[in-house]
Amino acid sequence: MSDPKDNELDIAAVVTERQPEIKRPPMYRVLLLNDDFTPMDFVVMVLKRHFHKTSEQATKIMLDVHYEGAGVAGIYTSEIAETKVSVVNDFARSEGHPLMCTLEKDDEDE
Ligand code: TYC
Repeated sequence: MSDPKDNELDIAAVVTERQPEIKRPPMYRVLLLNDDFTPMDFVVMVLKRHFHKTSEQATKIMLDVHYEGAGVAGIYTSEIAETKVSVVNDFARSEGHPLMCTLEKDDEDE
């Protein structure tokens, strides 16, 4: 007959072994950059259409970008962030605007 304490030790070992599997993916901030030519209404429309912001949220972010030079449109995993950047830049260019969208690593997430 085995000691029941052996079994308790086995359970503890399994629980600690599983913990490293619970890991969130690295996240990226999608930024809009200011320029002197893109109309404010166009930037607000981009934030509503591509980043699912309300009119109020979109206007606030657009004005932050206008006065501060850059602002965060959204935070995503790398593949989604890269797709947002390319879709938004292609869309702005197709409408004749120089609006720049880019990404950076979200440091908060480390
Ligand atoms: N600065 C632009 C203007 O005065 C507006 C603008 C806001 C442009 C945000 C780009 O990402 C931007 N028309």
